[in-house]
Amino acid sequence: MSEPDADALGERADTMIRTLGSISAEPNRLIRQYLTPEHRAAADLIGSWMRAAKLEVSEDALGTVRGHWAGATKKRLLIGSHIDTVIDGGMYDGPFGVVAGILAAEHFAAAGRKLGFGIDVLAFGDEEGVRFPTTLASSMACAGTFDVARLDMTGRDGVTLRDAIKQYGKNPDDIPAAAYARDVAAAYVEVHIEQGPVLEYRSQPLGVVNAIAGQSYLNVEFLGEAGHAGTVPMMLRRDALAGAAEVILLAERLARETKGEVVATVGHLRIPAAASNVIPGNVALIVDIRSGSDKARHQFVDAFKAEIRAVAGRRELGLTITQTRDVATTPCDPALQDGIADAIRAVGGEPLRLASGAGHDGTAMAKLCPIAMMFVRCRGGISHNPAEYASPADMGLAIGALIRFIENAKL
Ligand code: HGY
Ligand code: MN
Ligand code: MN
Repeated sequence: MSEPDADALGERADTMIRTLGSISAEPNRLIRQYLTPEHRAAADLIGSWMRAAKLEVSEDALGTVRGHWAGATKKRLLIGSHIDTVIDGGMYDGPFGVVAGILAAEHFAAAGRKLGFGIDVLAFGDEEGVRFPTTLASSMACAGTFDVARLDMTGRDGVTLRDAIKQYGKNPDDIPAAAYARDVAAAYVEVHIEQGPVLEYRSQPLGVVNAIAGQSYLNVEFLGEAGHAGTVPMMLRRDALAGAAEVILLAERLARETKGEVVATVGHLRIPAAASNVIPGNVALIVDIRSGSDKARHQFVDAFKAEIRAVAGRRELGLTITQTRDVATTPCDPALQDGIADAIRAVGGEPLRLASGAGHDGTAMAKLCPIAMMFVRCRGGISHNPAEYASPADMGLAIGALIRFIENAKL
């Protein structure tokens, strides 16, 4: 069988990612949310690439596009990532893992090579969790862990997940059929940009992920008293936004004090009745807390909640804290990690092992089967930003390594 041409694969991946990156809800920034017309258009494009690669294409009830290449047994290697984006995001975060899977599977399908296992390339639609309050719905459905209670959750556009699924042309009753049988799903592999600076700093194009950081999400809502900005004396105010501002700086200070063990971010702030001449009476914010240590993350959350209550007390603000996420750190399978490391060596890299601060569909798939992730260097470690970039050369090396991983995998 022909040796993979990494340069050609990298150029093809670059062209595919740029084409996919042009499918957005807005002309001047990349927004592609779950179960939207943009998701539909992207799914159709990916389905056409999978068919051109001689893969058998299907879609499940939560919109995951699946490209299948049959093997000699019923076992399957699942290779996937997501095609939804954050708001004003980059075009590589997610799509590169799907494109890499398609081009790697094509390498075997085009040669008519039957491996000891089949390959399923999976394009998930809900990893970023931008439209709906929770995330990983589509990979959870594949893993058989989707909680139907989530169907009643309402997205930021006021549409429930159930209605969005129906509007997308799928039937929520078919969700259970999306789950892989455990004796079919042999392993899951995801190729993803690092979204951090380590590989670039160490001058390595590829790396092996040893674990995906755990996450806690807190929805914090302050209830003060709306008032006239010009007439209410400062000492008589119950300013919900001032309370929220204290909490944002508190998150930053407490996380800095952990000296890197925990990171905390407030990227979403909502002021329903925002007006420059009104003292904010109601403010809601979402706190994203991550750590490679579940113990450290839980300790942080407990201490942080106590401090938030103290802020509300001092300012006589009403307070609700709702925890919407508590996702454990997900270890990657040691044997699969070694397989990825051997494949990276085979393409001339030194397989650095590093943790992922970012979340991935692999966290959901780990409930189904052993998982592995391969990281690709991205310029400046920038991600969730239109400046996100991975070079065709590095992407080609990653696809070449993925092909070698598949070639040598014992599943
Ligand atoms: O938030 C994350 O880590 C992922 O990009 N959804
Ligand atoms: Mn991602
Ligand atoms: Mn992301």
